[in-house]
Amino acid sequence: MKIKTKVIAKVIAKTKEDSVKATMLKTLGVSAIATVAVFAGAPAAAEKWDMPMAYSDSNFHTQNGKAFAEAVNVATGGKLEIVVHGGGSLFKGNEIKRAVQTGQAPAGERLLSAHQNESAIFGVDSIPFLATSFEASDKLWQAARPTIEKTLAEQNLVLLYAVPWPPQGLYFNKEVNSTADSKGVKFRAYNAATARVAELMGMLPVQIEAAELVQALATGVAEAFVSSGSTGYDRKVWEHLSHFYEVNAWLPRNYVFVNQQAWDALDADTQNIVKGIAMLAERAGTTKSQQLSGWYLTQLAANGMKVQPAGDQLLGELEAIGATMSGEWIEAAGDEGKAIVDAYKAM
Ligand code: PCA
Repeated sequence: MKIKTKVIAKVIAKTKEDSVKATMLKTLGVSAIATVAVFAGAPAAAEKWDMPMAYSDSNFHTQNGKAFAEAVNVATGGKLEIVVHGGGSLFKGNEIKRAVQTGQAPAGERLLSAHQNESAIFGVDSIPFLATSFEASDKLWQAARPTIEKTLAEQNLVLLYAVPWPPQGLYFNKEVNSTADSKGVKFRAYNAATARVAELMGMLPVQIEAAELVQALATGVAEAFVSSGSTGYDRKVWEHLSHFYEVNAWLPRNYVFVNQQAWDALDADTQNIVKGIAMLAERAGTTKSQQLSGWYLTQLAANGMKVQPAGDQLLGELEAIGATMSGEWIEAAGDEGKAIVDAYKAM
């Protein structure tokens, strides 16, 4: 397996055929991303890219970003060195996209749906109940990717890869069986869609980055939120909250992107290596997300939280909210949005 992986990794770095790459990537496991690092190119003048990321160093997205950076560093023989800055330490989550657009940072990672206010297209992965499993999320991404890529290109950005968070559920500090129970609750939102869910549930949304989540819960600025088991685990929210309701409402993505001028400054070989490793990183990160998905929930429970599927009444109400929001999204995203949803549904 080792030899096979090495050979495949070498070919990936060279190939320009996306379909060939995709097939090869499917034959690789998660660990393969680091294996690419075996193929050092000739040493050359070094380019250094700082890559700000919003989520904590221990988070699987950040870990995956670091593996991506390491593989690029070694595969290019140090020609391109990418340095990851996790936890919003270089730029805060809501500053990262602008920083990369303007060239203050050459590359970065951000929650894609955080830009939904700029363009509805970016919110395609946060429509409640449109794509609720990893498999569905892969298909939706396949349908949406060309449009997202084009929209980013118009904003001076090159898309590298995107990885889904585990499915989203609801965190509360009390038992909640219906929207009547959640009325008036202060709710931490991470994008426009989560704020809208809160509104439709009669709650009071407030936008807060994951990096500031714990403080918001500790000070009572927020009493509930929607997220994956991953963020609940990373932020040890059992210290403040008691209930997690599995809803599997959607799987939002983080994406990694590059400033267009920084990208153009790379030679074609280096660009190909980066694109090849980015494809590996997308697959490896997605596999990791899926593998950890259930484990995170066991950790919430092990730390005292009541982890359970949302009850029928709550789920029914959430599904109605999802239907409302799907309609709103299609209206906002127009023909382009409708084409993505139609293509996804036909898969
Ligand atoms: N965690 C991120 C976004 C989605 C998720 O699962 C957060 O809560 O900020």
